[in-house]
Amino acid sequence: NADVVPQAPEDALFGLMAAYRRDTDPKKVDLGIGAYRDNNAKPWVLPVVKKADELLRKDPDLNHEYLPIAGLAAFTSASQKLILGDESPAILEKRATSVQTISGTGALHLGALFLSKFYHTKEPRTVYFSDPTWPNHFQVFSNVHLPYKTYPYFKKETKALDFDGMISTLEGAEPGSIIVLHACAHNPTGVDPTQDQWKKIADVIREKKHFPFFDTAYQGFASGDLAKDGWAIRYFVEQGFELCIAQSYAKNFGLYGERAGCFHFVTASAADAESTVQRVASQLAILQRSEISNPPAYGARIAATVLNDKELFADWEADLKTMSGRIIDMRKALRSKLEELGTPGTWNHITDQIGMFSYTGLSEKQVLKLREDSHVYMTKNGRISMAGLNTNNVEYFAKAVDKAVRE
Ligand code: PLP
Ligand code: TYF
Repeated sequence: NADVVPQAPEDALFGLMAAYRRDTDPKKVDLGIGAYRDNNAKPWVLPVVKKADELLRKDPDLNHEYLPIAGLAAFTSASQKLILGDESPAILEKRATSVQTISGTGALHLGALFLSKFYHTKEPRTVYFSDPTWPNHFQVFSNVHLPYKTYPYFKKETKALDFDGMISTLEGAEPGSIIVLHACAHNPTGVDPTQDQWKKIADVIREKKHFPFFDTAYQGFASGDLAKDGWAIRYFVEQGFELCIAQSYAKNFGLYGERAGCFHFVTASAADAESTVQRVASQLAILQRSEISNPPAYGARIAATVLNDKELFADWEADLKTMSGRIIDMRKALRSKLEELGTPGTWNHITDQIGMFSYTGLSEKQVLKLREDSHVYMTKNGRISMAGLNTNNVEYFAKAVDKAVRE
């Protein structure tokens, strides 16, 4: 009887969006969800996505049949190349297998489900997330009954990476743990390890025989350069790790609602690597079948059209530069306005941090004050989505922060 079902809490971010929508003040500012907005605070359809859409609609052979269980091959193979690199030995040696998923969340789920079934000893392995991380990580992995812990990631005093804390926790973790790593543009902090730090992280993961699970939802958003943003994953593959990757096209194609994503499993170089990957692929197909039968076609067709065409690919890179460039401009503008106002504290972290988010260091109390007094909506942890700022509201926001900090 359903009266035993308890009320679940509202998703904090979607609750915040609803509160923003209810607010009737014309000055209101939405810095909540990590979705790109243009300089008029409007969602932006990438010009290259419009082009691909027009091409697809003109195609007389386009139909609405099911995709194969593993998804659109033109999409999954282009996705492998995008994240691993065109010439990746893992691709050439057929050591990677990929399944089209319900965006990044679906890829995380499929990977978590696969690991919960096939990667355990007597006890299930423990999953480690960065502290803080994208809150949905906890739900996705605990839904498949994997126990989780966290590793330190962000140091409040420096508003930068807690590298020593991270390393010592990974060193102390039970060998064989699953380590979830944000490939670039860490959500929510905007802080990524340097290449040297990634190398040390890889050393510890190898030494402790941990299993790396990369989450890549912002390729192209961190540096504006796709290869650079894929560097950590490519380095781990080069180092011979067996690993998996959850790849999302929500942000970098602006295909939030289309749910285009991909799960990749890469095995190490070995005589039987190809057969290992085939067995893994066969199991992933069964899991996919029982969960969603077949993935959705439209977003994958758009992405595949762009990824497989040189000219459209170049257009896409330009669109990525438009988005990442505007975000960088807003970082500079916000920092300089705060410094001009003499707002107490240091603000260099606004421009040091990268990607879609800035972890401002504002306290929960200040965040709530900003909402009440200034109609500014941001998450309680002090995170702002940089794309919510624009030339019309950045000064207003800086003044609101200044006021909240001084109180
Ligand atoms: N991982 C991280 C760190 C994210 O921030 C997001 C959300 O934007 C995702 C994964 C997955 O998002 P989606 O399911 O919309 O692709
Ligand atoms: O952190 C964000 O804002 C994005 C978007 O359940 C998001 O990652 C947030 C929450 C959620 C799904 C997507």
